[in-house]
Amino acid sequence: MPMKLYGVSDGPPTLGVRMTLKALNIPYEYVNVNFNKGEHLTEAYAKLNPQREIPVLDDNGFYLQESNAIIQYLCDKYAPNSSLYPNDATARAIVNQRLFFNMGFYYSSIGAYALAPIFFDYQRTPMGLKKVENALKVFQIYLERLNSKYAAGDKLTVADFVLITSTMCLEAIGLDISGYPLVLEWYEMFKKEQPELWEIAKAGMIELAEYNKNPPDLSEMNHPFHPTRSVK
Ligand SMILES: N[C@@H](CCC(=O)N[C@@H](CS)C(=O)NCC(=O)O)C(=O)O
Repeated sequence: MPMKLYGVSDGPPTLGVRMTLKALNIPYEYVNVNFNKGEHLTEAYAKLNPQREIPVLDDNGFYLQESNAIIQYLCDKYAPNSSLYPNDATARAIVNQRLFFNMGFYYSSIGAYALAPIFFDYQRTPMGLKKVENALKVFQIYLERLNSKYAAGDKLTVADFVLITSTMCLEAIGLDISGYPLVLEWYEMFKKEQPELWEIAKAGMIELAEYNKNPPDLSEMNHPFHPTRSVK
């Protein structure tokens, strides 16, 4: 039985996992979770992921939550010698640093500013924008210090996947990142050099850009702790 990925079509954490599955050529069944209808908030879904977040992986009864953990597991279990997740301790440490920099610093700022106001009744504030700019500034410093083609070295790694999915959220809302030229250069280079992987992120970006203009209908979501945004 192929493994199952429960995902959402425009969710950056899901898209990073899907890019990993594609890059590693791992067959899987994709189960779409309808976020707008609150399918991730049901008791049935909470059995798969008590966090009630998307994605979650079901590898023949082994349920794994958290996109970074899923990405690391896929590499460790199915492609232990892949340069996408290098074995050398230092090279791997840089990839891990980027994965957690993304989750705890870069994506957390970007998600709060770019995505939360699309789905929830939160505003885009000058402070939120400052946090995004700070995250971009820090990413630019990492790129400058490593002076490498990709985010964690000269070769493509899973770090690029997660950072691309966050950066595409900024494109989706039309935020200009040219003030961070190394970030922009890396982002455009990825699109050109990894077209099949970019396709995965791009589909989510297009969906988010559309939602940014026309907020989705969330009347069926009934979120327990986020005030959902009413449709204009
Ligand atoms: N740390 C989690 C975050 C996943 C996440 O935030 N997923 C969003 C969808 S893109 C979600 O499920 N949010 C639940 C909610 O807002 O109710 C991971 O990386 O897997």
